[in-house]
Amino acid sequence: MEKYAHIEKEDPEVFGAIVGEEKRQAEGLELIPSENYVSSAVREAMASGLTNKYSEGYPGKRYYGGQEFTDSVENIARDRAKELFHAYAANVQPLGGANANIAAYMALCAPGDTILGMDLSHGGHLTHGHPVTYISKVFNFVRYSMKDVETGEIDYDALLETAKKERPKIILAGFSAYPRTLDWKRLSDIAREVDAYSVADVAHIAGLIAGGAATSPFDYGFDVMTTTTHKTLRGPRGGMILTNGGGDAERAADIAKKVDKAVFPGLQGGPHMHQIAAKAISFKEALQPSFKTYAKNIVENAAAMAEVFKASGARLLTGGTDNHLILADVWSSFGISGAEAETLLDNAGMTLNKNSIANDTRGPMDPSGIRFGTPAMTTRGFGTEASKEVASLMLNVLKNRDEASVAAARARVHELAAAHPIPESFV
Ligand code: DSN
Repeated sequence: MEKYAHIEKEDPEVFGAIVGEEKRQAEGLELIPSENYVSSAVREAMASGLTNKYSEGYPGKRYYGGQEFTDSVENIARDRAKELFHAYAANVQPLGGANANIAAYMALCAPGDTILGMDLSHGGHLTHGHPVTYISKVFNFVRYSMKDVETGEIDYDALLETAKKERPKIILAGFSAYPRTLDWKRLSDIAREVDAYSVADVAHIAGLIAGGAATSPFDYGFDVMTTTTHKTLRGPRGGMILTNGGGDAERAADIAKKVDKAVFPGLQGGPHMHQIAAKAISFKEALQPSFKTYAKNIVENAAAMAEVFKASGARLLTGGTDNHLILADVWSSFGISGAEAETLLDNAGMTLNKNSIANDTRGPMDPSGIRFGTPAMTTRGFGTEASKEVASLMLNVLKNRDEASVAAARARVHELAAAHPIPESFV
C-alpha cells in the first residue's frame, strides 16, 4: 500500500502538507541543531495503537485497567534509559523538554524558591527562567552568564559567590545555544557547597552523552538530568527526567520519588504511550555500537564547519565548538541580521535558525546571530569534507547575497542532498 494512503483518501489537504514537508526535508539540508531524522521503527511506534490508551500513573500502579502492554512498554523504556545514561531512575513520561524542566523544578523546589540558571542570551533556554515564561513567576530565577564570550568561559568563581548569596534550591546547568563543554564537576561541587540540587538540562547533547562523544554530568556528581528525546538522541518528540542523586542511592531514591509525583499527578495527565514505545526503540538504537560512531561524527562534522567559518574571518561565539552546534555573529561578520541570513539560506535549501547572541544589540525576532549544527546531516551520512563544502556554500550566500549565488548554492545543495539521501531505514 502507498505510504499515507489513508490520509490521502480521507484528508487530501493534510496529506499535501505532510508530503510537502517530507519532500522539503529530503531535498534540502536540515541544519537546525535540535532537529534530526528518526528511524522507521520509531515512526511506526508513534503511529501505533498505543496512542488509543490512557495510562495515568506508573507501571503496576495505574488508574485505569488494561495496562499489561503499556506497563511492559514503559518498563522497557525506563530500563533502557537507565542503562544508556547510567541512571538510578528514569521518568519517561514528560511530553517534552519544557515539561521535564518544569517537573524537575516542581519536584525539588517550593513556589518562591530560587533557581540559579544560565542566561538565555548566553546559551540557556526559555524554560531556565526567562521572564516571558509563566514558570518565572512561580520560582525566583537568578542567572549566570559567560565571563568571556570569545572563549565561552563561565565565571565559576562568580557563580559560587552568587550561589552563596542567593542560596538557590537548584543549580541549573545546560543550554540550547552554547557550543562548549560545561565544567560539570565544578557545577556539582558548587551545588554541594550551597546545599542545592544539581540539575543538568542535556536536551541538546543527550545523544552525544549516550554515544560517548560528550561527558555526562552523572560522572561528575549531578543529581538530575532533564532532556528531550529527539535532537541528538534521535528519538521521538518527547522528554525524560533521569535521576542519579550524585551517585548516592538513598538520595537518588528520594529525588526519583519526588520527580514521579511532580510529573504525574503534579503536572501532566495521561502519558503518551505511543511516544514512550518510540522512546524505548530509540534508546535501543542508541545502545548499539554504531551510535557511538554517529555521535563522534556529529562532533567532527561540526568542528569541520566551524573551521571553515573561522578561516573566512567570520566571528563565532565562543570561538568555535566542542559539540554539535555553532553560533555565528552574522551581523558583525557580514553586515546582515540573523533573520536575513535565515531567509537567504532557507532560499538556498539550508535550514537553520536566527539566534540571539550574548550582549546582542538587536532584538530576538531579528537578532545578530544564526545557530546551526550537524545532527541531521550526520544521520544522512555527511562526513567532514561534505560538511566543509556546506559551510563554504553558506559563506558564499552570506557574503554575496545575490540571486545568482543563492541559485548556485541551492543547485549544489540539491546535489549534495541527493548524494546523501535520508537512509532507507529512516523514511
Ligand atoms: N527548540 C529547541 C531548540 O531548538 O533548541 C529547544 O527548545
